[in-house]
Amino acid sequence: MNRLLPYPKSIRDKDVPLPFAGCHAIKCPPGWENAAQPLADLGENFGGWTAFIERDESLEVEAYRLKVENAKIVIRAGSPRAAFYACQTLLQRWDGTALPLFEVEDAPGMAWRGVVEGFYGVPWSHKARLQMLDYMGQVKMNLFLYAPKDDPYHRELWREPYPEEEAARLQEVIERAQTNFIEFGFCISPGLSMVYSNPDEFRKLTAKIEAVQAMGVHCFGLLVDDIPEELQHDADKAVYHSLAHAHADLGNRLNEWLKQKDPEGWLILCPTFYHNLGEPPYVKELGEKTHADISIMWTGKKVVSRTITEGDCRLFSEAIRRKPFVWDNYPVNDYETSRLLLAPITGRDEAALQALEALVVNPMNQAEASKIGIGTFADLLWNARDYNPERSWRAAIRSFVGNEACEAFLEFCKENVWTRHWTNEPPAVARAIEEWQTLGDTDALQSELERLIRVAATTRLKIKNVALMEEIEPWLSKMEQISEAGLEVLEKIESDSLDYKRLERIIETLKSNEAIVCGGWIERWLTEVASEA
Ligand code: LTM
Repeated sequence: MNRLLPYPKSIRDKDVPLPFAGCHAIKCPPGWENAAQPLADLGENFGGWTAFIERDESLEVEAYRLKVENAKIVIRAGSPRAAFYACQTLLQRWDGTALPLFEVEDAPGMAWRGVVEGFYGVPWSHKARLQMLDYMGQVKMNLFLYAPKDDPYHRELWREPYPEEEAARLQEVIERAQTNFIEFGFCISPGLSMVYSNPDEFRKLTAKIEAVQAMGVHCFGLLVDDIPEELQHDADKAVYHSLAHAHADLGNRLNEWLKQKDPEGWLILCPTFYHNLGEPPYVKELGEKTHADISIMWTGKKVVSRTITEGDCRLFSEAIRRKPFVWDNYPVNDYETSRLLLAPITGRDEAALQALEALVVNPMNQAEASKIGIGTFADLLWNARDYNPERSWRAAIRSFVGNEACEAFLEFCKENVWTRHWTNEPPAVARAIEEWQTLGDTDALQSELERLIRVAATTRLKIKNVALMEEIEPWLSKMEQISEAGLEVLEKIESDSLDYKRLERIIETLKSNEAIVCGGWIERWLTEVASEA
């Protein structure tokens, strides 16, 4: 049960394995074969049951009922996507040899749940992006927004079509999203240079969008975040009285164009003032002038919001005259690349989530390591009532490092949380340093540093996820380096033989790896010791 991510709304477990039934068969409505594929794959490999998948019109679109009973599996689902989710729940209960007898009734709390690849810095690799889409399918997320700030064709070179090779890769990503029942949204950020009032510029924008539409995309994002806060071009100043006026007009024209070409078209607008409580005149004007079916993004009251409350949502919602579409800047680390943010999400409660249209997670440059933040978000957005960050943390870790490595990696994660996002408690080593400084207690600090070396060693030993290991290498080696340096200093102080010159050299060497672990407490302590020379 602890493996389930997201945790279902209702689950009854009989804790008895499904008896082997001799053959494997799946019956599903015509056209639902893709939804049943995860179960078909499991059956192909292990065999032994009959599954009946049926549409149930009485269920909401993403809701499903699942029953594993004697010799058969019955799934009733509101849509193919819901049937796919039921299969994912089954896969999560598969222990490698059997499925237990159990029943689930399930449906998401939040209609649109997903990821926005919207950070600065090196975009995810093609492989990492494809794997992320598979992961999102597993944890029942349904929206992926493509918006890497440093994909030149997304922002700087927004007018240029994608070269053939990039276009082919984009097509593959779109298809992988479809396989995982994920709505793919293509975002474009023209605001650094676009002359909004120029019809030629508008044609270039729609030409770019049209090419992606032809790849099977219905959802588009017009992003005007992180651009000058005033109109830049004389031609625009002559037509628009404000930036909001220009953005609303551009959004409305694009929306109209989109809807004419595709009745399923969905436009999402990220405004220039995206973090506030609805006070800026820009936000009010945008809300007033932008067509009601355009979604408007918001990051909460801050760029990186520690909490998003129902009250915050109400204020922004009143200003924009619709439910906010949250672009959540956790666990993104592009503004603090020396840290990994490996804590589960907290600070968004059920009432706040109910006041939103959607929530997408802006992750870290490290795709694999982001699965902790993303996985816990998936849990929260599906079932906020039962959300327990500690349980979710383990489930998310287990979901991509496996059961064996879960506890070891959790220990590493605990040393890679940023207190402002998780807990106000300093890391254990901080207390040990304080005890050493105030009481002269060497034992506690020594055993804490030895523990950190063990955490790094166990992580190296247990984690088989190669991509994850590559991503976390700087933090792992930093953990080893600072702990070893700390042990050496303790020993020398004890024997009254500390060589301050050597300590300074050690500190300099440590600086060549910018990774911060354990909140940077050990380096600060070493620097303090060195300053006493
Ligand atoms: O948050 C938004 C809407 N825009 C940018 C993101 O691209 C960036 O990743 C985050 C975090 O640095 N901050 C932003 O302002």
